[in-house]
Amino acid sequence: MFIAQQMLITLRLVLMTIILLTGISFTTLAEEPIVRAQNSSDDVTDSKGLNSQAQNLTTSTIEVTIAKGAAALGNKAFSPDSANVKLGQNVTWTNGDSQFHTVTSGTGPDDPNVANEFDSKALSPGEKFSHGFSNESLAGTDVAYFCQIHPTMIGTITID
Ligand SMILES: [Cu+2]
Repeated sequence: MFIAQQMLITLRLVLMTIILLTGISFTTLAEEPIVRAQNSSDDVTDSKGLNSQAQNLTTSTIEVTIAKGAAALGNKAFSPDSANVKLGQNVTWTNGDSQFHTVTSGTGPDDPNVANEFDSKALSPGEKFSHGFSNESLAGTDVAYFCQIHPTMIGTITID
């Protein structure tokens, strides 16, 4: 167990060193941060491309927060409102508001494919919902989602 932990730490150090030594510019990645942490307690707090990229090597979950007062925030109800994931990654939504909300795939209540990809059902304040985007047919697509209780709340997950 100890050896495995040591190896993991060493691996991370080696990866960071390689990234620093090669001096690759990740500024293009920084234009659209893949991971944008909303909680100060989250360990992914750096929006610079370098750290986001390093984090991406070790995490498979993207965090999205339902913002305070989300019902009135429209396309800013989810933070980030547009998140990029790689095929196989999970997205975890946290209800950071004091009201109930859902996270439901589709462009709105009239979408014939509503809830086909995912549907959290009603999330109480503080409750989390996770969904994995592993279906290969999703690669390169945008998955729209909204809140069934407040359909003006809309967000997008872009699958690389
Ligand atoms: Cu809602």
